[in-house]
Amino acid sequence: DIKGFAFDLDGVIADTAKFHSQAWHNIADQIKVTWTPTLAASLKGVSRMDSLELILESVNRQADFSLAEKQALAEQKNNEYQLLIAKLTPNDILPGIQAFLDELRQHDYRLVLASASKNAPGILENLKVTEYFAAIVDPGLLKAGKPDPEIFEKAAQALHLPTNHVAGIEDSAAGIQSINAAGELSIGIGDLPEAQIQFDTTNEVSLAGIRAQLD
Ligand code: G16
Ligand code: MG
Repeated sequence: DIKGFAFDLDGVIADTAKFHSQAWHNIADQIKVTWTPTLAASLKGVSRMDSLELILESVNRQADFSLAEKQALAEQKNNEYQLLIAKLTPNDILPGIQAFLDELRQHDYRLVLASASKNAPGILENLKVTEYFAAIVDPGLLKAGKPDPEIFEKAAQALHLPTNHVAGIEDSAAGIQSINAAGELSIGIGDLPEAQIQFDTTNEVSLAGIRAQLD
């Protein structure tokens, strides 16, 4: 049975995607890449440098920038992103998630954060939910990002649990693939047919809702 929960951050705990998008949109304008909703959606759950590669690939311009230029663009994006997330407060926690965190704590489940974001520790602090988490996987130490299972395997290790005793909760297809490949119970928020447990929005997530789908 499930003893621990591995949480994605962006799209599950807070809607930071709008800030990532705003910061990348400005970079795209600056380098004259057309910003589209499809491009924005493709960056969900993807690491910072891989996001920049996807933006350049969308117009076949990966070769137009040196590594140093790419690093400078990624740093500029991150500086703007950090100004935006500095304003986050507990009011920015997605609906239903504070109650779910409280419910999990009440029932002694162990929690770990499995986010691709290097800014995750600061975001949890601003949302005032750091204390709920026994561990945060360091995305800087990963060989491969989502959909590779590594991040959710490391999450289970951080809780000292075998992966089949962990449930992963995600809003991206790449994240659900990562959870499934790690052998954990996958809980999807949104239209994610590959998830074993499915909820339309964060507001519906609860232990009773999970149990109802397991029976
Ligand atoms: C998040 C976002 C991605 C972002 C990535 C890296 O992942 O979904 O859009 O590019 O983190 O963020 P940073 O530039 O802060 O390191 P997740 O896994 O929380 O959904
Ligand atoms: Mg996410």
